[in-house]
Amino acid sequence: MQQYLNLLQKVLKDGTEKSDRTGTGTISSFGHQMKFDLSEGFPLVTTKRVPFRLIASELLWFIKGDTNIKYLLQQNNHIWDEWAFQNWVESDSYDGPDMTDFGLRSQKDAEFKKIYDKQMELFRTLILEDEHFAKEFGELGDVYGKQWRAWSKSTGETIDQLKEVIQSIKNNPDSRRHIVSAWNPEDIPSMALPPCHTLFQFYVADGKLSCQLYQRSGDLFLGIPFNIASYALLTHMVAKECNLEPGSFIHTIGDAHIYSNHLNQVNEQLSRQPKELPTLKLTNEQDVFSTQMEHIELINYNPHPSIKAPVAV
Ligand code: DHF
Ligand code: TMP
Repeated sequence: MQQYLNLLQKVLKDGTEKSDRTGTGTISSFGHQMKFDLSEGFPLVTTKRVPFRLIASELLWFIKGDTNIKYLLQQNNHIWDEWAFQNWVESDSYDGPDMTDFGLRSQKDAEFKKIYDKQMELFRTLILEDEHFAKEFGELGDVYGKQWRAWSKSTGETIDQLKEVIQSIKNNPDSRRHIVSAWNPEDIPSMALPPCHTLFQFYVADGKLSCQLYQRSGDLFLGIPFNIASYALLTHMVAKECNLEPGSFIHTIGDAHIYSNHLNQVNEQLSRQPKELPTLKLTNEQDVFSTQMEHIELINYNPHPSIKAPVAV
C-alpha cells in the first residue's frame, strides 16, 4: 500500500490548488498510476480502517445491475445517500425545510446540521418503507449498474457488458478487447453523478487475470481506497469464474485530488506505518452473478483506527 501513501504525498507536494464543483477546494494533480500485485495480498488500505463490507455490498449492487439505493440501505450501506437525497430535495414533490447546498452548510452551521440530519433520517425511512417513494427518489439514474448490465442500444435492445466480457475472457483470453465502459455520453445527463470509474479492461497472460481501471476523477482520501479494493475484489471474482489466478490491478487516475478539508486526515495517515495486507477468500463455487455477501471473506485485516472525513457533495 506504499504506492497509495506515495501518491498522497506526491499530490500534497506537487499538486495545484484548484476550485471544484462542490465548492470545497482541492489540491490536484493529473495523470497517475498505481499497480497492485494481487498475489502479495488484498489491497485494502491499512493506515486507516476502511469499511470493506460497504465496498463489497456496493460492488454486488453494481453487478446486480441495480441503480436504486434501496438495496444499499437494506445492507446498511449509506455511501450513496447524499446523491439520491439531492434529487429529492431539488424535486417539485419536496416541501420540507430548504436544503440548498446541504453538503457545505451542514459542515459549517450546527443548527442547520440538526435540521438536515432529521430530513436525511426521514428520507432513509421513506426509501425503506414506502415503495412508491423508493422507486421515484431512491433512483440514481443511469449509473454503473445500468451501464455494466444494460447499456441501451439505439435499437431499443440492451448490452450486458459484464456478461459479455466474462464470456470473451473464457472463449478468447488473448483478446485485447475485454472492456467495460460506464462512460455513456448520451446517458450522462440522467446520472446523479457521471461515472468516476469510467472504463476497465481485463488482460489474460500466464494463467493470470489482470485488470486496469481508468478513473477520470479520484478523491484520494475517501473514494480511492474504496475503488482500489472494489476492483481488486471484482478481479478476484472474475478470475475465479474463469479458472484463472488473480494477476495485477492497475489503477490509472486522471484528476487525483485531496479535498482541502481532508488535509489533517491525510497528514495523520502519512504519519502511520502500513501494516500487513489482509487476504481475500471467496467461498462460493458459483459464478460472479450469484455471489452473495456471505461468500466474501476478508482474513487478517488489522488496520490502524478509522479516520473520519466529510464527503464533498
Ligand atoms: N463524492 C466525493 N466527493 N468523493 C467520493 O469519494 C465519492 N464517492 C462516492 C460518491 N460521491 C463521492 C461513492 N463512494 C464514502 C466512500 C466511498 C463512496 C462514498 C462515500 C465514505 O464516506 N466513506 C467513509 C465511510 C462512510 C461510512 O462509514 O458510511 C470512509 O471513512 O471511508
Ligand atoms: P466530479 O464528478 O466533480 O469529479 O466529483 C466526483 C467526486 O467523487 C470526485 O471527488 C471523485 C469522487 N469519487 C471517487 O473518488 N470515487 C468514486 O467511486 C466516486 C463515485 C466518486
